[in-house]
Amino acid sequence: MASASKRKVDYFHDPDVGAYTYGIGHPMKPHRIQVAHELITAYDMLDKMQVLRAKRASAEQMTRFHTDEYVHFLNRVTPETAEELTYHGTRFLVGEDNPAFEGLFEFCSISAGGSIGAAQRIAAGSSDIAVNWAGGLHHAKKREASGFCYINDIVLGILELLRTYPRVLYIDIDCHHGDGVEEAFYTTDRVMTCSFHKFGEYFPGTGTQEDRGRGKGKGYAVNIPLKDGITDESYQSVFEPVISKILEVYRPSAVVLQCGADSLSGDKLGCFNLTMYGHSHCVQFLRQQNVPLILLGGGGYTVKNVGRTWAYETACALGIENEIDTNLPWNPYFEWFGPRYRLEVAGNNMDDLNVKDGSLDRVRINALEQLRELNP
Ligand code: ZLM
Ligand code: CA
Ligand code: ZN
Repeated sequence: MASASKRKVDYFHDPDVGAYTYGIGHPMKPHRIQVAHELITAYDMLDKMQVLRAKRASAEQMTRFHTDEYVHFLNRVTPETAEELTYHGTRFLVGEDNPAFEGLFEFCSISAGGSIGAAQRIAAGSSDIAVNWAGGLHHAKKREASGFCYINDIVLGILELLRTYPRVLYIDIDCHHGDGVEEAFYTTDRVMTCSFHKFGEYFPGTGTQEDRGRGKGKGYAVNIPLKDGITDESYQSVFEPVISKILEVYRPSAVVLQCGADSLSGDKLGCFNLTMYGHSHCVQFLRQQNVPLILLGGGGYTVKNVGRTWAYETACALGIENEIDTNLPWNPYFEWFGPRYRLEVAGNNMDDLNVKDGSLDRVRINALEQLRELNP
């Protein structure tokens, strides 16, 4: 298939998802998914793809990865009972990162339902690219919430793909390390995980290049630790060769791309300097590979830029990005997008610490070395 040719795209969206809130002042805002959706709508993309409202994931589906006790807890907890509800004397939800907000379990069901649904549609051959911007919550662990994530929709989606496919590649361009997904598949060669992330005095603190998997999974976890200020050019100079090499040696049957938007320039929690184009290039690059693809959300804390980027990446999935007018069309949030009212996320003049000390070259060489050792 030529790169310009069309793909069947499934777009999972639940009209309720934007109404959930983690609480006043919390950086994670589900509303950004609704903002992206309004731009996608305003750009007339809905009639170019299959728009699906996923079946919400059941507690039982969640226990394919999480423990019964943990899922049961999430299903019962309310803002009022969070303090008392314990499991073996330890609280599941600790601290401000993971509050017990109103509708928490429903929110998790929507996020996970979309990623499981995306995996089912891909595995059935019903679509070429499936999109779930409510997914991508990569920090959630088997029995623990972490970093704004409660249920790991990504792991659940990959487990669904593994029912059909022998090998799945997971790529994570969120500014944070994709630790929950890496941990879930750390000892298997049926899933290769590859996370690009800020490393060094940054949450969650894992993801060095020495962490490569264990047992049968040895070599199948790839980590690309980065420093502040990485630009489009620098990012591409490591993303393309590493992902190309993975595709060559691993030959995945499907790819799951976590498109965390906190790697964009100007993100409230991130520290990279990617423009919308640099971020979206990762989507374009994978679309060109003609491998079944799932696009998920993730982080992203400067709401307008998240909306812009995920809308543009939806256009990339459709292959219509060159027809997009970068002057924003009218939409319910139009006023927010001033003063320029454009579909853009510009870079800034911060230093790229990855090139200053040559660490980017070392990281690339190291990763390629790891991949060369994989095939005997
Ligand atoms: N404190 N409110 C990325 C997940 C990042 C752990 C330091 C909490 C925040 C942050 C929460 C107002 C993904 C840590 C932070 C303050 C212990 C993190 C609530 C501000 C606020 O103002 C805040 C009620 C909150 C949380 C900042 N937390 C910034 N960074 C990280 C988690 C998730 O993007 O990768 C995928 C969705 N947590 O650094 C602390 C160590 C808790
Ligand atoms: Ca990452
Ligand atoms: Zn993040």
